[in-house]
Amino acid sequence: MTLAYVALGANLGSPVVTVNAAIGHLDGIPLSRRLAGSSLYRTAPVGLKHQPDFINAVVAMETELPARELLDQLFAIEAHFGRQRSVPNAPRTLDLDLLLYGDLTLDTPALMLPHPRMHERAFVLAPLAEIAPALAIPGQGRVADLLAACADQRIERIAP
Ligand code: PH2
Ligand code: MG
Ligand code: MG
Repeated sequence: MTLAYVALGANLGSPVVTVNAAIGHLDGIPLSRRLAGSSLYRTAPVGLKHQPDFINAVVAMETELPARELLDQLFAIEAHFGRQRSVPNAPRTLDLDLLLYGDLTLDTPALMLPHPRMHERAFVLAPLAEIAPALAIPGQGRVADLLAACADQRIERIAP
């Protein structure tokens, strides 16, 4: 069993509905079980500024799937919610990012672990801190400490 963390993000359509529904789909991933989920957060877009605010959350799950198979399950859920892949950071109906897969570090075209930008993004760190404040991101440090360095990023907890 491996402890994995998945980030959810959406800013098109009805993002709150989509993120809650997507959490239900995460529960359907084979050989896996959801252990904890954060609140939902409304967050200012990072990267491309002129797009709607995002709804973000993070889920912890234990899984017997290899990382690459877990990622494929996440892609299938994104596709179910109508995800179109255009330019990087474009608005999206649903983005599911594999943040951490145990303490595995991986640098391949298909998958980088830990997620290469998670340590500088309040929209990941705040929900992650809610469910795993003492967690350390390999090579980066503790979630709670990293979050303190992102105080300039607008983020608001909206639902439990
Ligand atoms: N995802 C991005 C780029 N920028 N900004 C916010 N607030 N939330 C996101 O989920 C997000 C983003 C790329 O995946
Ligand atoms: Mg992303
Ligand atoms: Mg993604």
